[in-house]
Amino acid sequence: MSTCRQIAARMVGPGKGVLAADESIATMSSRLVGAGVEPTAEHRRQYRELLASTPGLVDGVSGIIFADETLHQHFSDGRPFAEAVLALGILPGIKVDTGAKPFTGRPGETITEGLDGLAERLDGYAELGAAFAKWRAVITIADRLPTRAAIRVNAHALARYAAACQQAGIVPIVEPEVLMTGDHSRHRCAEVTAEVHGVLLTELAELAVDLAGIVLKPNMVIEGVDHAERSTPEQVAESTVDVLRALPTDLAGVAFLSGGQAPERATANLAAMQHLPTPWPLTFSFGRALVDPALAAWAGDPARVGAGQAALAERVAANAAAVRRRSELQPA
Ligand code: 5MM
Repeated sequence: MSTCRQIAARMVGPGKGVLAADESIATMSSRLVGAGVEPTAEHRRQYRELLASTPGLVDGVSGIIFADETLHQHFSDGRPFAEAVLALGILPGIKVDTGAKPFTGRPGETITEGLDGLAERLDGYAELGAAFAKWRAVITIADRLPTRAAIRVNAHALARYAAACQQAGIVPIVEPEVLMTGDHSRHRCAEVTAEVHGVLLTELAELAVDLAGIVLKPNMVIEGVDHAERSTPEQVAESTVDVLRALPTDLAGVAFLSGGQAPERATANLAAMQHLPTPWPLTFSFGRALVDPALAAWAGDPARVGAGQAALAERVAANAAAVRRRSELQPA
């Protein structure tokens, strides 16, 4: 089995998921400001060390996605982040896209950039210890959106990124995110998500990406935040798995983003999916749904590091318990 296949299988192994702590400097800074913390590099470092050094994190987390800044920073004891988390039994990952930028001529849509020099950057990240990478494409639902063009260019970039990662021996997390922004229905989200996955699969096949050596990080199929009705966990689970059934069986696994759902709702939806048979594991790669309570509990106070870690540990335990149930419900 190739290294990528082994690492991907470990990332989605029983009872484990991935922690997304890869906010760009701009996003992380605005979240720190929101929590009343001065947005300095040192505070971003302290916050990421708080997350990564949470006692028992390895029991529910197989890997942590970091941003470039963090991978060049060190724990308080002087060890680089990648070395410190590897010593805890957790795989370090790296976000390698450079962000979703306005798509010229397509108002309201974006293209995720970062392909220039990617092969060289991946080699550098591998030297720093990264075992996997992440690239996020963003698709917006609105009146007349998304356009087929936005879906195609973003899927093409995701496939080029995935091929480059596997060439470098790094597992690509492939994240095509259909945003929850808007008043669209769950049914509309299903249509768009299915179309995005279809185009993405074509692009991945075109570039001979080995699906057993990637982790797909999709959105759940859910209504927009401004939609009049709110889906139940069972409805979200059924709609999501219905869309995912089009994916080939050789995919290593699916690790969902949370997309702005409240932490408890994301967990309930993930738990409901475990009752539905699929050929691949369904786990979490949440950002906000794991870390928001921790950031609020810490709020930059050195005396509240333990409170922040307890808040993260609680969310990780709830999600890990949800995905661990799959092995009871669907024995291999
Ligand atoms: C943690 O946020 C990630 C980075 O976002 P920016 O580049 O915009 O700062 C983001 O890619 C994240 O990994 C995914 O969107 C999933 O996070 P959520 O919060 O939706 O689970």
